[in-house]
Amino acid sequence: MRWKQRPEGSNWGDFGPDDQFGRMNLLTPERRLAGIREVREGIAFTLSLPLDYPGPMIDMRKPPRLFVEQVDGIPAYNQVSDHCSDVMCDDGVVLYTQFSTQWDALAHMGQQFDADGDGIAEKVFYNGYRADEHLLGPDHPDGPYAKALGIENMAVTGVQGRGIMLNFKAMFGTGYRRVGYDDLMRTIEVQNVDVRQGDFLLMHTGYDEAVLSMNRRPDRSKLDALGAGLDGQDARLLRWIDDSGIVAICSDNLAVEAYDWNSPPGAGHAILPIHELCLFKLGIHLGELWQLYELADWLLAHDRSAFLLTAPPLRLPGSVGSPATPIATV
Ligand code: UVW
Repeated sequence: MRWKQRPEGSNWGDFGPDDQFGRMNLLTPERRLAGIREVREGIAFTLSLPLDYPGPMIDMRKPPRLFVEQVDGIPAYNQVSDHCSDVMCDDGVVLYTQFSTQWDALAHMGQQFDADGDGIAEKVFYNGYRADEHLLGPDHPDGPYAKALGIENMAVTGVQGRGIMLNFKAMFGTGYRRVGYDDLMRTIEVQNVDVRQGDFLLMHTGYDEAVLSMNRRPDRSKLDALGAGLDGQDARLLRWIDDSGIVAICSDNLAVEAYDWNSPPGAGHAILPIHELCLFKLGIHLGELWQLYELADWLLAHDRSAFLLTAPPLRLPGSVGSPATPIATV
């Protein structure tokens, strides 16, 4: 056993002692069929930004860079050979997994927590997996590599099911707002959203349209003044996320939650409490920087909120996140 005590409010061990799928375990054939039953028109929406958006926003996350290998000094691009008519191109890419539309793997964020009960906090992740032992850093001979909780675990679950949209832009406009339990309940009621166990919860805030309008030159001070984010300080909201049985939360904004790097809640507390609850305690994946406005507008215009979501990450072993090109079908 990797842990003697589990964090308060966590589900560690409930899906098995070695579980690495978290809430994706709830995606049963019945729940996938519930998603498929939401398809009535056959219209599909792409929920990814172009992967070179939003542009530089976070120092450690850079735009994709394409390159071409040379074989015997000849670039493998627009290449012809003497004895055939074909023209061939190959390329490679340096792709930062969390630059654009993305999934956070359960390895993306852990906490300092005393899981072995010796009175000293260690760096630990969902279900007790450990920094250095399972999450190998760049100094390790085999690192960087997530030996546990990497994004490939999510990929093999299929990542397809019933999606529901909460349109916070329609409810509250596009200004910055911390959405707590009361706002959430009001949105669910006004927009007549039927939340079921096993659902993917998507949140439209209008951040995606602002990002697109900035044409890969994001103005961070303008963006920080925009968009709704979940209020991780609201205990009733945290309880609802647990009780609802949702399998993932996805948003058009940067972090799903409202956060303020300049005023941390105090030593020993998570600065991103929704990340703490979802990734660390409950095994709920987070999707960020999704392009949601076309789907959200269509659903609003047709008095609907549910759809089929198909959103696999890359099956990229050992990675702590992945770009995604999710598809909603209505
Ligand atoms: C933030 O950018 C704050 O969130 P994440 O690390 O999940 O992308």
